[in-house]
Amino acid sequence: MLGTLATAGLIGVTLVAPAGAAPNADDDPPEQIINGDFTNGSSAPWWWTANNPATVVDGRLCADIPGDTTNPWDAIIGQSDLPLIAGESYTLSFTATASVPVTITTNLQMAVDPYTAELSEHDPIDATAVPIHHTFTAKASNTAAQLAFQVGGGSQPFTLCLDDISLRGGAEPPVYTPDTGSPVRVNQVGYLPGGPKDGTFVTDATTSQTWTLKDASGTAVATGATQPGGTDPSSGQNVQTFDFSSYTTAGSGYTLTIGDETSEPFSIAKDVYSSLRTDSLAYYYHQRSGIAIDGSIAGAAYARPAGHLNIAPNTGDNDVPCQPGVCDYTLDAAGGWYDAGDQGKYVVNGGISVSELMNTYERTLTAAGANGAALGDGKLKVPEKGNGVPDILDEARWELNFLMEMQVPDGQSLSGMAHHKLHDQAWTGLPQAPDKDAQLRQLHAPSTAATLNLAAAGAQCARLFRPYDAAFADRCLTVSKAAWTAAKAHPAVYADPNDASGGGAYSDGNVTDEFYWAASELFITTGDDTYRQAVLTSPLHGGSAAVFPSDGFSWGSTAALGALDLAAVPNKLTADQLSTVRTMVTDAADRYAADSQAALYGAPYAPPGNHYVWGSNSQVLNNAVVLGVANDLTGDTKYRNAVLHALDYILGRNPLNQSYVTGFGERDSHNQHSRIWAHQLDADLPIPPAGTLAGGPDSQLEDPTAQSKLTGCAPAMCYIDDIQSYSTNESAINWNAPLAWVASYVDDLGGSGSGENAACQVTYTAYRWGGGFTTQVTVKNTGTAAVSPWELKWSFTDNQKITDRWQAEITQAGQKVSVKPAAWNGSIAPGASVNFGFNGTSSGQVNDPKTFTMNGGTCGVVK
Ligand code: 9MR
Ligand code: 9MR
Repeated sequence: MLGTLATAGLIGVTLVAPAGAAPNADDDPPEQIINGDFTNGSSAPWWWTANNPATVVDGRLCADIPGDTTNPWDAIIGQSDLPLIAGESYTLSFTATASVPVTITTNLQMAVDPYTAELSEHDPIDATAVPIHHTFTAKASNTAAQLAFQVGGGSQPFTLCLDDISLRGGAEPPVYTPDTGSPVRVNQVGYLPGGPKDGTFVTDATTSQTWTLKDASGTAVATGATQPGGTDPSSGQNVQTFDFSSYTTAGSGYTLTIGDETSEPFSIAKDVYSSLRTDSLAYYYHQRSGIAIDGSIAGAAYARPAGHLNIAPNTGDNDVPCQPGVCDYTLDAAGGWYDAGDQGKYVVNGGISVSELMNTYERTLTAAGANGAALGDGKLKVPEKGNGVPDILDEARWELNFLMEMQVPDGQSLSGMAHHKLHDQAWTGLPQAPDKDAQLRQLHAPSTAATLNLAAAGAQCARLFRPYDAAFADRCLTVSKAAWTAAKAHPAVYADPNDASGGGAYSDGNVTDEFYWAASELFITTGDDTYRQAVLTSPLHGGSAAVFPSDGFSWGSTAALGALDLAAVPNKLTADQLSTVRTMVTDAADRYAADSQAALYGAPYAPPGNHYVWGSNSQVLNNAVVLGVANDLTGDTKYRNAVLHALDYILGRNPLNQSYVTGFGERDSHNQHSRIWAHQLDADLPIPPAGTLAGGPDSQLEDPTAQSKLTGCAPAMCYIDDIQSYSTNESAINWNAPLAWVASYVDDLGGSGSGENAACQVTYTAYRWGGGFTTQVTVKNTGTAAVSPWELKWSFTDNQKITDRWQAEITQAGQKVSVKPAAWNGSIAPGASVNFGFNGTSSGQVNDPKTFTMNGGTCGVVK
């Protein structure tokens, strides 16, 4: 049905069946209902009242209607946004069954007061589905009428099922054409003063045009020529590109004009991405389950009671049973983050999400110029401020605890494995406040993929939490090792791809990549040879294309997470082994940088066959993460530029002129599919909080709204900012994570967040094990003049003894250490950094040195 409708919509025919003739299918008047036959298992965009949640059962939409309501309208199933044209005739058809004979009211009416009805019929229904037809002529035109099956007011509860719902008549539903605004496309947030500044111009012109950059007062400040680019394959648009990188003066309210067309305004500033860094991370607090969201932290509109804590009508998550036949214990799996617009909690997907958050933090320990202070205690929207732990780790811990709770307990047959997921038994409708969700929550069977997500995240947890909470770090490592052992014992237990009612499937039939990731993290943390061998003997090791696919790593393709950390985080790989891994990363980054350079909108994303996948924005951003790590490893600005171009694409330089991040840019996504922030369905509810990323174009059209509105779309334009389009416009924890990583990286490039006043800033990162440690130190010149030569000094407070060293002359006398440059790094330019490192031995509990001086002056320390 949807296919026929969409085709008719595209060719724009308007047909009315001749009176008295039996219309053949092609002559049927246009269909106005979306998803009236429920064939693909989805109930969207149908809605219902909270007392009668509906689900698709065997291709029909069914709901249990309570017996305790008064009025017909106390229980409704409906569809909104139906266009009616005055004077046109319409036929409404449907079948319905009821487990108890009842009479239901069917209204086609205004959706708002005074709810004037064009059609109001009362039909008796019973257990037999009989087609019902009603014909009427619309008295008034309405662009958004409502079909409402009013089924309340009965004295007995009953089960209602609806199917084959059709409203035929009127005009072809208008072909959806996106409002793409100005053809001059820029990053609507802005650009770093020292970064590349590029944009795209949609035009029929094939010859170069003149662009003019204007400041906020409208004064031209720079001008240049566009570069004709031809047809952009992702949009089918003829485009030109322009480059105003040479203009570096900070300011806000800039616009770029070409002929009569002017871009959205944007800024040029060092701190242009500072709030993106904090807001993209705040998303996780908003997604927390099992804790009341505090309006004084999240913003008053976002305050809500704790969800899923076994307080009625919630049934979970403090003692969650398994699906029948899966287990006979319950688990306390409260806490964690809701996955997305749904309120499921999935170990596959939780793992990659929390790891990318931990990577955002860990980068500040290992990359020169990365600013840990911006993620530190007191800096983010978390309730754990002031506990001495970096806020980003506090947020990660909320999810890590949940992941560990999903482990099968000792004494059970699959002990050590992780349950794949936990979620509602059936899909709830939208909106749905978490604390009001009455669905049964259930654990689904363990899977190898989930177990390895737990092993990987747990190992990373162990090393990052070690300085802050050794007991928690120990617990993470114990859980991680047990998970690894269990995965080795059960290496091919896959989640059912069809297990998708009430929650997503997240099934993955190939876990070679999860093994590689988990082995990498365990090796970095422990240095144990078992894990080294698992890394080195993996069929993925050494190759770049399988680990870093052109369309990006993802929840189902996680080897990249292992390779990136092996390449960036100090570990015990030999120099040759390390060089192999770093080449895997830089080869991938070379490919992504080339894709970005070739793309007329600049995104480092070239999916095979131009198939933009579900969540494509996160694929663009995951590729940007790889590019950022490559830039950290090599300093090559081509990688940095490609990261910034990826962000330009996300923030407005794209075929739809859409900023995909709520609260950022003039034309931002703000109707993402969410049961909590369902403002589009209920004006009393908020829009998503600032910093929420939309999934983005999905050229497969995987939901009814996308199918009805977007059929025929060019790949990068298969997106609609509609709450019902969950395949193009949801938010998700694994999608905001690379946004946070990239935002943090680009904010560091701007250098805005460095909160230190000293002329030098030291990042001291020690990884310790039994009798030793390895340490990486970065010294940054935060002053305005070069420092040459330099000497850095500190005193150990414990028994550390340096045994070998690299990239500097390091001498130790007792507890005193002096570091002088190697031959090549004797001068540190303003803003530049030098790195060096050393290994050593120690015994018992040791602490990092806290005070560092350079040439006699005390440096700031990045914690
Ligand atoms: O809301 C769900 C969304 O979070 C998921 O991404 C999507 C795919 O798993 O499924 C959801 O959408 C459901 C919708 O809300 C209600 N009808 C059934 C849909 C799943 O087919
Ligand atoms: O991100 C997932 C995407 O790769 C899949 O194609 C899609 C359908 O299975 O599911 C996506 O994940 C959704 C999950 O199943 C349920 N919660 C919301 C997730 C984002 O839409």
